Amino acid sequence: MGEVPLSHPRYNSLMGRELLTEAATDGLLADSALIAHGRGEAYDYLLGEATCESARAAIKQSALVMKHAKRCVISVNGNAVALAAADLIRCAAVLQCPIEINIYYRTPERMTALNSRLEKMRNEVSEGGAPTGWNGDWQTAVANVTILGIHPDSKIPNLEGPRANCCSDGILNADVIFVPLEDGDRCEALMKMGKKMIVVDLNPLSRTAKKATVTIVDELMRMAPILLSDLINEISNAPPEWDNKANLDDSLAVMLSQLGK
Ligand code: PTJ
Repeated sequence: MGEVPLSHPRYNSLMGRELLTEAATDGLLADSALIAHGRGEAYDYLLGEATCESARAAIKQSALVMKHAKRCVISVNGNAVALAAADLIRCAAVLQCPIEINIYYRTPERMTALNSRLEKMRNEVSEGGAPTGWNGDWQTAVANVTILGIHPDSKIPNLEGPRANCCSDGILNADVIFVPLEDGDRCEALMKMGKKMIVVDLNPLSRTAKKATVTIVDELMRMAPILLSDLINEISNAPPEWDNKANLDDSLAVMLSQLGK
């Protein structure tokens, strides 16, 4: 990773690729993970590889919804762990909520590898010190973050196959679920259960993006530190009304404006 100079104009993009190729070697990823990432990169190019105003608003709304939740859970797949494990663990520590590994292409080997990676990252996050603005005992806050998923005890109703497996202390009984890179079917099944779904998806046209309660059209590595900062700094007021369709339209308009240049 040291090979990419910080001054490189596409440093973040290259870092993302490097993190994913390393994670693939370590057995964390689905076979199609790099294809999914490539699709994301194409949309990100149209965003100018920057967090646009509509994404910024969606991140703030998400922080308010998550802070206001009775039981929030952060659901992660292979790509999310590879790209943003540390910041997602920090978010969970601030919220005092669990992280659940919930993958589309479920194998025991991947579940074990992802669980070990998250446990290792939790130690690193604990030792790395508290994020800016946080007051309190950081090590205890991080130690309280439980990592679920490896021993599922429940199923998401109306969903076929191993991706329906989940935990009753996590996804099953959560009222708010934060899911980067979710698949459309599962998002729909969880919405039918009455859950608020917050998704991160660079594709504003995806089924997931259209179904979710709040869609953040931004790159996961770039948005995660902003979400963390909002979780720490935003006052826990009830979230205002949210028009997800209007926000998606705004993100799409940013992309379309790039095409005209
Ligand atoms: O780890 P698993 O088994 O759960 O599998 C994970 C993948 C990502 C392979 C699986 O969920 C999948 O195939 O996803 P899709 O259906 O290709 O959807 C991925 C979506 O995420 C696409 O719409 C991409 O535009 C978007 N995306 C990809 N990379 C990023 C992203 N959005 C935000 N940040 C990214 N880095």
